[in-house]
Order: sequence, then C-alpha cells, then structure tokens
Amino acid sequence: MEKVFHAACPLNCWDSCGFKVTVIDGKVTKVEGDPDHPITKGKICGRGRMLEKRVNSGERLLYPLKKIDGDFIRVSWEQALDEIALKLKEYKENFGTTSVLHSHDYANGGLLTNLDSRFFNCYGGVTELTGSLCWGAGIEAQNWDFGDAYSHAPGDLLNSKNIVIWGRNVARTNMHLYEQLQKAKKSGARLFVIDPIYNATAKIADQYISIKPGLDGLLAAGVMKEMTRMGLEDKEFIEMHSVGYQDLQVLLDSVSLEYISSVTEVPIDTITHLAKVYAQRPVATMFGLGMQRYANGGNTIRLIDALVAMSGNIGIAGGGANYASKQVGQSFHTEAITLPNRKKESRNFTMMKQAEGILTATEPEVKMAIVTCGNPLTQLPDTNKAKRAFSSLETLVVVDQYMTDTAEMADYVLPVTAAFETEDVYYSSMYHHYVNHGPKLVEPPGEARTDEWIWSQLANRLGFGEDFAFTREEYLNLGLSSLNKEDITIESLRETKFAELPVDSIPWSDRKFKTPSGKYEFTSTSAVKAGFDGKITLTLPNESKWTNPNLAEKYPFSLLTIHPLRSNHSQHYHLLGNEPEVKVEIAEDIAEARSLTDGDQAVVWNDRGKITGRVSLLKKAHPGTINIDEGIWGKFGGSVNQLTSDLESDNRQGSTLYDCLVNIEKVTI
Ligand SMILES: Nc1nc2c(c(=O)[nH]1)N[C@H]1C(S)=C(S)[C@@H](COP(=O)(O)OP(=O)(O)OC[C@H]3O[C@@H](n4cnc5c(=O)[nH]c(N)nc54)[C@H](O)[C@@H]3O)O[C@H]1N2
Ligand SMILES: Nc1nc2c(c(=O)[nH]1)N[C@H]1C(S)=C(S)[C@@H](COP(=O)(O)OP(=O)(O)OC[C@H]3O[C@@H](n4cnc5c(=O)[nH]c(N)nc54)[C@H](O)[C@@H]3O)O[C@H]1N2
Ligand code: SF4
Ligand SMILES: [Mo]
Repeated sequence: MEKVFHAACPLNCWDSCGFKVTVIDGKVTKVEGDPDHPITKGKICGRGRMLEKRVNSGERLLYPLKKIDGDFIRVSWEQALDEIALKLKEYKENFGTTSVLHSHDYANGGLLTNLDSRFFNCYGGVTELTGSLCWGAGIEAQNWDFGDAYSHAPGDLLNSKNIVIWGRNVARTNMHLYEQLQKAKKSGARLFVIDPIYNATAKIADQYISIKPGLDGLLAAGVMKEMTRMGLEDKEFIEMHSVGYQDLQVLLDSVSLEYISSVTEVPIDTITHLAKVYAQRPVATMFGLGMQRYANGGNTIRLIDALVAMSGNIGIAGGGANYASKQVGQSFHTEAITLPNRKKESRNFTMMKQAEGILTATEPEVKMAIVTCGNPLTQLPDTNKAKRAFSSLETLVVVDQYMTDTAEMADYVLPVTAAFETEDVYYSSMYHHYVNHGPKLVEPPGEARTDEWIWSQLANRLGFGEDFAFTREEYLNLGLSSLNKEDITIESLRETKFAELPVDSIPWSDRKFKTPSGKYEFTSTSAVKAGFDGKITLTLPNESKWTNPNLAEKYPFSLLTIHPLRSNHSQHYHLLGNEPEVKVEIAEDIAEARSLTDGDQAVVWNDRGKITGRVSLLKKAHPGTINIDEGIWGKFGGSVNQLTSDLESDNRQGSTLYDCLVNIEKVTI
C-alpha cells in the first residue's frame, strides 16, 4: 500500500527542507519537497531526493562488526556492547574518563543526536572537541564583534537594495537562498558576488568580483578606506552604538589602497565602486564559510563585519552581516538532553587538532575513540596524520550507516538508523528559523539501531541506565520544553509538521549587542579576555607568496576543496551510479602554464600528500586557483584532505582547509 507522509531533511545543510516521503509496503520509495513548507516550498535538491537510495542501499551496515586479525566478523549486539562497555570501564578505572575521545561532526540535524553528549557526560566526561572545521573562525569572530552570530530571516532579503554574496556558493549549497536572490533581483535589488571561482551564483550577478583566495579581509579594509575618504560611513551608528572605531581607523591608515589592490588582485576602481554600493543602504551581506577556512579567517570575518557595521547596515531591514543563525539552535533546551553538569573530568582538543591530540596527549594518553555523526578519515585535514592517529588507538568504535574510510579503521562498527527510521525534530542554525518534524516511517534494515538505543544499552552496562530510562517522546519534550510557551511541543509538531521559532527576524534592531560593552565592538573585549589582542589585524593566509615565499616557489597554486554538488560531504559519493573520480578543476592560466587540457590526468601535490585526478578547466576562475571537491572516499582516489593542513585559524576556533598551496603536473602514461 502506498502512503505519503511529511518528513524533514536530516542532512547538514543551510536549507533544512520539509519533505513528502512516499512509503510502499514498509519501504521508502520517493523523497520529494513538501509544498506546504513556508521556506523550502516543495523544492529540494538531489542530495535530499537521494536519501531514498541512502536508506535502501544494499551497502548499508546491517550488523555489529568486530575486527579480528584485520577482518571484520559479524558479532551479536550483546557481545559488541559487553566488550565496548568493558573497555570503557577499564579505561575509566586505569586512566580516567578523558582517556576516551568523542570524535564527532554534525552529520545529522536531529535534536536527539545530542544524546551522545549525554552519554559521555554521564560516563564522567571525556576528551571533547571544540571549535569547528566548518565555520569556527567566523563564529568566534562574530561572538567577538556582536556577542553572537545572528542572521536576518530569509524573507527580509526582499527589503535589500544591494545584496553581496561574499564567498557563498549559493546555487550549489543553499538552493532556497538562490531562489530568494532571483526574486530580490526581479524586485530591483542589485547582486554582487565576491569569489575566486566564477560559480553558478556569479553568473546571475550584476557584478562578479574575482579575488585571490584568503584576502577578503584586506578587500573589506580597502572598501572601508574608500568609504572613509568619501565620508560615506554611518557616523551615528559608529558614535552611539560602537566601541573601538579609532583602532580600526589606525589600522586602515596603515595600508595603502595600492597595496590592497595588488595583494587582493582586485582593481582599485572595483574597491571604490563597492564603497559606493555599501553606502546605498540597505545592503545585505551573505557570508559564505569558504573564505574563513584560512589562517587569517577570524580577522577576515571581523573586517567584513566592520564594513557592514561602519556602513550602517546592522539592525536594519534588508541589511545584516548574515553568517549564521545561532538563534535557531539556542531556541531548544539542549542542556536538558546533554546534562553537562554530570561531567566530572574534562579535556578538550580542537576539532582541527584531534589527530595531533591523539598522537601527543599524555596524562592520560588517548586509548579509545568513539566516532558518531562524522567521517574524520575523509573530512579532517591532513589525512595521513589522521590515519596515523586513528590507527594508533587501542580501541576505535565507529557508529555509522556505511563502511566509510573511518569505519574501515575501526575495531568495532555499530550499524545505526538512517533518515526516516526514527522520530526526531530537525533544524539548522545556518539559514531559516523553522523547526521541522520527522516521524519514524519505516523500520531500519537488519539489526541497525538508533544512536539513542546504543547509548542506553551501554549506560545500562556501565551503571547509569537510569539517565537513559526515557522514551524518545520524553527526550523530545525535554528538548522542546523551552518552546512550550510558544505552544511548540512534540504533540503539536506532529500535527503542524513545522513551526516558526521565536527569533528576531532583524537581529540587533534594538542596537543592544551581546558583547561585554553592550555595543558593537570594533575592538573586542571578549578577545582580550580570551588572551588575544582585541584589535583587528590585517593578516594574510599562512601559505602565500607574501608569508612564505619559499613554499610558494615550490607550490605556486592555491588549492580550494569546496563542497560537492551532488554529495553532502562524503555521504553520497558511493551512491552516485557511475564510479566517482577525482576532478581537478584548474584556472585557465594554470592550464596554459602546465600544458593541461580538459580530460588530462594530473597529479596535485605538496609536502603533506598527493592526489591524482582528471583535469577540467574552470572558466574565469581567479588566476592560480585549483579546486578539488571535498568528500571523495579513499577507494575512489581521495581523500583530498591528504593535501590540507591541520593548522588552526587565528582565533583557534576554525580550520585552514583552503589555506593550501600545491603544485600540479600532467601525468603521462
Ligand atoms: N551540495 C552541497 N551543499 C552543501 C554541503 C555539501 O557538502 N554539498 N555542505 C553544507 C555545509 S556543512 C556547509 S558548511 C555549507 C557551506 O556552504 P558554502 O559556504 O556556500 O560552501 P563552501 O564550499 O564551504 O565554500 C565555498 C565558497 O567559498 C568560495 N571561497 C573559497 N575561498 C574563498 C576566499 O578566499 N574568498 C572568497 N570570497 N570566497 C572563497 C568558494 O569558491 C565557494 O564558492 O554548505 C552546505 N551545503
Ligand atoms: N577539504 C575539506 N574538508 C572539509 C570541508 C571542506 O570544505 N574541504 N568541509 C568541512 C565541513 S564544512 C564539514 S561540516 C565537515 C563535515 O564532516 P563530516 O560530518 O565528518 O562529513 P560527512 O561526510 O557528512 O560524514 C558524516 C558521517 O556521519 C554518518 N551519519 C549520518 N547520520 C548519522 C546518524 O544519525 N548517526 C551516526 N552515528 N552517524 C550518522 C554518515 O553516514 C557519514 O559517514 O567536513 C569538513 N571537511
Ligand atoms: S540537502 Fe539541503 S537543500 Fe537538499 S534537501 Fe536536504 S536540506 Fe534541502
Ligand atoms: Mo559544514
């Protein structure tokens, strides 16, 4: 019998779409968009539609596996859980609970994925990961400048006169913003795209500005210089609602426009033009995350924030420094689920330095890691170091749906439920302000179990089973308890399918910022408290011809590793039909310098590693730029992270994945 249900996309994505899912005889047969969803309105991307394949694939993990003499053997849940619990007990007794590392990312946007933290907190507190490979540098930057990272509601874009897409690959990664851009353009807004790659969003822009990777902060400084010269800054905002503007002016005076133009490789005329654009309020700046994955990433975002602020585009309809929507996640009572007070010990590694941490930590050494909602062997920078680290562990447990690069290395692999196999509520702190309900629609295959069931089984064996003696409905109501005054409960969400969260659609309109001074901070007191100089600086990427000329001579090209069109990170490659291959996209000047053409095989390398793939020319890309989409598995020729660096960003909270110089050469067979 065929039946259509509402559901929600669980993938880590800006859009958090509402779904209509067809089920026939207990099997998901089709995933489509829910036309009733107020933001996503029935349109979804291929990654969402492909969830049908992801749940039904014959490659799903069906049983707990244990590695014996290098081979995986099927074992019972009883055996796997008993043995893992025994290890957790022994490590706790012999070395303390922080000898266990919880390695994770954010692959599933469900509220109850947070139950992993509840488990590790009740166990006594493990080594945890801080910061983020994804957006950490920018989040910290906005914490310093505004006190938090808040975006305008999507519909507010229709109030903008000018829209600047600054390093966001909208047409590929954020399809409903793309739709919104087309609407805004129709109603007269002008669109600017700043990116080293002439992408599909750049194609619909009124002006595309090509920039050398990693130098957007400097470009923003140039625009601020020109605004100051022309007297275009918003003096009232600066005087009444900010601190530290003098410091910013001193910084801007320390560089010439000619220097900025020569380093960013953006013509002076374009910089002057952008200054005029920023003065024609309201201007919405939509930040992407690519440009902050550099050693200077925090300062890059602070400089663009400063531009948005000094031009008077904060807290006004149609404006905004739109980077993240942290208000969304903050609407939930997450602590009721994670129980942070139960921790007795703690130790942190940054997400970027988890491999380094595993290899070098003492007192205690890391003995065991449990991986949830992440695939570090593909997604972490410096894959070769990650391999050394994860293979040095005494015990590696991976909880996943597929035999990923990380699962391949595990001692125990535990099969977990996928989309539509368990009830949850889904949200993304990236774009819109709605929470979506996702019911359980089908049974999981084989012996796959929910993450929650796995935690409760281990908790029972470790003596804190009472902390997990709740139903899913009870956990969901705990997490939603902060929303009861809005009449949002799990019962109501089952009926309404989605609900608007109580968030400000125009953040900071009251000019009350969450910084220590209550004002917008061009110079940050939170940064000083964290041990940094609170002033913004004009730093450059770590790997560039200015910062490291010798390296740049050996490795003259910038390697970007942006997000793939048809896969969410590593999650869809193996389901794409044709065997995926590494595509090496190169700017036209590189093709000429290395005599490369479409279809050639080329090797791309640096001191950390090398990767081989098929060349494809990138029309109009910034000179010297190469891109290899991230996420490709080891067995298909990846991971491209063999080449990337595990250095942290300037404020230590972000990655430097795109701050990467390489060389390239044709492979002749
Ligand atoms: N199809 C697809 N969509 C996704 C994802 C996916 O894997 N696949 N992942 C989701 C996730 S987790 C995230 S974090 C978001 C990310 O969403 P985006 O921020 O849109 O995407 P990224 O690939 O991180 O960033 C790439 C953009 O930054 C540009 N860029 C790189 N370096 C610079 C620079 O120095 N300056 C400027 N101005 N631009 C630069 C790249 O050319 C590219 O256009 O996408 C989400 N959506
Ligand atoms: N070179 C390079 N590297 C990058 C990036 C880049 O742009 N360039 N982007 C970075 C960014 S922005 C991000 S967000 C990270 C993403 O990094 P990851 O989150 O590690 O990447 P995914 O491929 O999404 O892997 C998630 C894994 O979680 C599993 N999973 C899905 N749902 C569940 C669940 O409910 N429970 C459990 N236990 N497992 C589940 C999936 O099967 C998959 O194997 O990668 C980062 N790495
Ligand atoms: S991956 Fe993103 S755009 Fe695609 S269906 Fe899911 S939430 Fe929507
Ligand atoms: Mo991300």
